[in-house]
Amino acid sequence: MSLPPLPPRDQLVPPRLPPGAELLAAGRALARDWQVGRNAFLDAAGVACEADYKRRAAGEGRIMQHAHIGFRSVERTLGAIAEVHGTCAARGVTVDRFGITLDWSMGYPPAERRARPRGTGIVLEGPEDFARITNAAPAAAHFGDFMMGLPGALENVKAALAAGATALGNLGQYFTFRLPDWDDDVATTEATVTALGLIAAQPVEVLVHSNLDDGFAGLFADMSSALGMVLVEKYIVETLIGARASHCFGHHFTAPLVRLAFHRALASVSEGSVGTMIFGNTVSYKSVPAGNFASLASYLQADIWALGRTHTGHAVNPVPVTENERIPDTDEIIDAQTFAHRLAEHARAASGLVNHAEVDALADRLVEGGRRFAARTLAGLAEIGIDTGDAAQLMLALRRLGPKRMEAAFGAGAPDPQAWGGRRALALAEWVEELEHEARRWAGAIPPADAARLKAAGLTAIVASSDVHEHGKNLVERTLRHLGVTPLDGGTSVDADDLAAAAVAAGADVIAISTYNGIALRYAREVTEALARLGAAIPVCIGGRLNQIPEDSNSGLPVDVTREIAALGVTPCATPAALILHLTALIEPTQETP
Ligand code: B12
Repeated sequence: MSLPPLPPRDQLVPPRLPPGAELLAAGRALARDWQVGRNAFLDAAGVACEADYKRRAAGEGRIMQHAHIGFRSVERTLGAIAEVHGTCAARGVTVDRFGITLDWSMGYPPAERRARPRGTGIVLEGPEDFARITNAAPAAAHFGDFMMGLPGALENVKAALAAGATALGNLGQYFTFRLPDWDDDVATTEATVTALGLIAAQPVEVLVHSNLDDGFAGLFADMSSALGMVLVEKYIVETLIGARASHCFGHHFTAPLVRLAFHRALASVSEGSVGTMIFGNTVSYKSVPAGNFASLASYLQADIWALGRTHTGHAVNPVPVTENERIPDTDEIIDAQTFAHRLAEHARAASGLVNHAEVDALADRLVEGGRRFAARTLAGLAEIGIDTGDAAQLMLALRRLGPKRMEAAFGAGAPDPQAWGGRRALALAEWVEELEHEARRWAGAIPPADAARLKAAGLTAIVASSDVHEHGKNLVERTLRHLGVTPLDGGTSVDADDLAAAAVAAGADVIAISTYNGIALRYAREVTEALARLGAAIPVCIGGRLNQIPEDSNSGLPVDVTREIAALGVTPCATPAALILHLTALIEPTQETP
């Protein structure tokens, strides 16, 4: 089979990228000064690292629990860790580990952090702040988001190691995340590979965590490509770098069959590895808390069954049921942890009822497709001159290729131009099915006369996202396509001024933005200001999570900014219907639409 053409080598790996071996050696040299320290968790558990603790719990068949803390203030985070751990312990519930959501400004090199815009997470000033977190309770601290995979990786990793954290990530983010106004992906690669060298040289096992859904897995249309990415990342981290990879999945995996099968497939390709956590299926939270409890039960039960069958060391992650509304509060985290503990007691009794034949058949398909994807990826990149034995070259080439081009070139399924990924999926990702269904529903909801006028008008809309969240953008693009409006790709994590310039250059009729990171008002303002500077008056529509953390906020929680956005002259869109309405208003009205 002939593969679609790949970009020339120098586009993927610029000559100024230093050799991976040099970066790894620099990282290893730093291990003389930066080594894993002790903390409350390691002392209380009497272990050298979290991997040892996990192996012990897995041997006992115990289901471990992971809680995610997403507050902005250090004091509030410390208080929440202690309260969640203490209250749960008093109820007989063990919270084994805490995930800390660092702020995206922590992704920049330290000297630049203060001047950069803040997001919704916590800012830690140095090793002492990290140590306050790792000593807040006798539970493992997991630093994943905005640690590794970004230009500030090395400083963050040094501080976390010194504080005794032994599960560090998030390699998945290296492949997808882009910080605002940061275009130097060579510097990002240098920092990440050096940090990985430092981790590999530690005297105790440090897990290199990768949340697949944060990386390409959330964007591959075929789930077997996601498993293939596990193999590619394991090759990078374990074979080329000599550290230990630890994979996490879950956000986008809803059906219990799919969760069970993906876990089974992951276990079969991860022999000897210990997992960090199985992430909550946050995309299934679409209801009020009472309804979301059903989604929580559905995915947790599957994870408990999966771990009961093959304990991979992963903890389960009961996501609080308010997560789709806002960043959850402490009592909601405690409720979710208590719920998970009780469910583990119930679920074990029911595990014998599961049809493992169906699970194993899907798992086999994922493994087979994943192996094909990984082998094709490495062979295809070698063919265009990438040194796949050089971690830095391989990582940067993958990052620059991106999930769509990777899947089209190396996916396991047969080529099919009609399919989402350009190939027939071995196991179609659930989010693709759902988005396609939603897009048809929104497009089908407009009156036929309006639909016909819209189609005839030949409008173009430039569609972009302000951050890594891409599904809203995908949904809008697909909906527009069904309506005969041409969607132009304005990019993901695109800077506001670049988007405005692209919209003007393309002569777009409308700009459609999807935003999620608690920066909606700032971003909308920046786009309108950039348009004004360019003397353009293109209408702007914005949807997603229309909230922002006020500068003077005590709670650190974002507040709704819909009205302020409207006051800028930008159209806030709760759903695609508002954008469609806007587009129909742009074309000549008829009697059907007064
Ligand atoms: C999937 C998801 C992710 C995935 C994204 C995968 C991907 N590549 O797209 C991953 C795992 C990567 C992720 C990462 C993060 N996430 Co997230 N994520 C979600 C989640 C679960 C779903 C969002 C989504 O895609 N929905 C699917 C879309 C299609 O549906 P919808 O959102 O309901 O959109 C509707 C409308 O809004 C509208 N719409 C959307 N956009 C647009 C645009 C236009 C023009 C129009 C007309 C309409 C429209 O269309 C839909 C149908 O009506 C939400 C929680 C939730 N359940 O909503 C959190 C959430 C959005 N994430 C959040 C956060 C904080 C993050 C992180 C910063 C966390 C972290 N520290 O790592 C990172 C981002 C890192 C970064 N670099 O920016 C927060 C945002 C907080 C806030 N602003 O209040 C949320 C709300 C979770 C929470 N409660 O904390 N996330």
